[in-house]
Amino acid sequence: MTGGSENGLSVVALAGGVGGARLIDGLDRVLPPGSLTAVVNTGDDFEHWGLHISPDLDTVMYTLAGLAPEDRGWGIGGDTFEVLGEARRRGVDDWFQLGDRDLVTHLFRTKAMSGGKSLTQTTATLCKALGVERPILPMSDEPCPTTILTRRGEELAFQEWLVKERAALPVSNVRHGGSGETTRSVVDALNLADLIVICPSNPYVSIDPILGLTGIKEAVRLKPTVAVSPILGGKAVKGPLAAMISEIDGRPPSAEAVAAHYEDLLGGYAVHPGDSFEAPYPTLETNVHIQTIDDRVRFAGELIAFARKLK
Ligand code: FO1
Repeated sequence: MTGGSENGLSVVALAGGVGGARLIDGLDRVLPPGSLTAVVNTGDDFEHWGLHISPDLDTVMYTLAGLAPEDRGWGIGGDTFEVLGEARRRGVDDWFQLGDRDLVTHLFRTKAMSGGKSLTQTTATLCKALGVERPILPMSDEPCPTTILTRRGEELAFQEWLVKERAALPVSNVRHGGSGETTRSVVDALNLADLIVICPSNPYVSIDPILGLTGIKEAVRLKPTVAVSPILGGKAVKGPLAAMISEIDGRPPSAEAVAAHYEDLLGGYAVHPGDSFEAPYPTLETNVHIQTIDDRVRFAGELIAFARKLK
């Protein structure tokens, strides 16, 4: 594989929640400045307390800023919840834990966007204020709400299903709403990429929203693409993915099931030890559990070395 910039690679990472943010952090630490762009899911975005909340953009931003708690992965580590406590006392809906420092992000984003700034512009300003240099690109500047169709026939906004209902309602399908329009910045980043990394995020609700946008799959197919399995030994590190694989695809959760979901997009795949299978492309079998910073750096280095060997 050729390097785009003279000494390195131009890498675009597609990501959603916590798992994706951790790999982006690892790639951010091993790749030279200017060689990594994150394209992040906004299907989780929703309005809450009159604020525009972008959970996945914030999780990636806080992780790169070194603010996200290493265990939980989202929000700001050490944040307080005085506002939430007051909301609870007054009977305001308190199911979504917004920390006091985290609220500044939502207040600023809501103000900037109501003043006509795009989500892309607003995210860049928020990142700059937190010292995050790497570009974090929302997958779209248009609303693209992901909704969950439950077995009982209800349709819930993603965060309501995931957080308010604790992902307890069996899923029959996932719907990706909106115009399907991505942004010029995302298209440019994909066109310039030497390598595309599909991060260990939930394929249904974090990666599919990105791949489903107009022109994205076609652009990805033109470039060497590697994915990282979010399923380790049949289990998800975090979140509802294992159950979703059996409920939606009707098969046992496995690294292979995730690879099958990505069909012909993959040119390489990283799986946890013991999870390899007969694949039509090279497989990297290594510890893909990357909770700690050291693991993120170690794994990102292995992944880039693996990707460089792909033809
Ligand atoms: N996840 C939860 O399980 N409970 C919460 O109360 C919660 C609040 C929250 C606030 C800000 C934020 O950026 C993320 C938050 N998350 C919460 C995580 C979020 O719902 C998921 O991590 C992603 O949407 C998964 O892709």
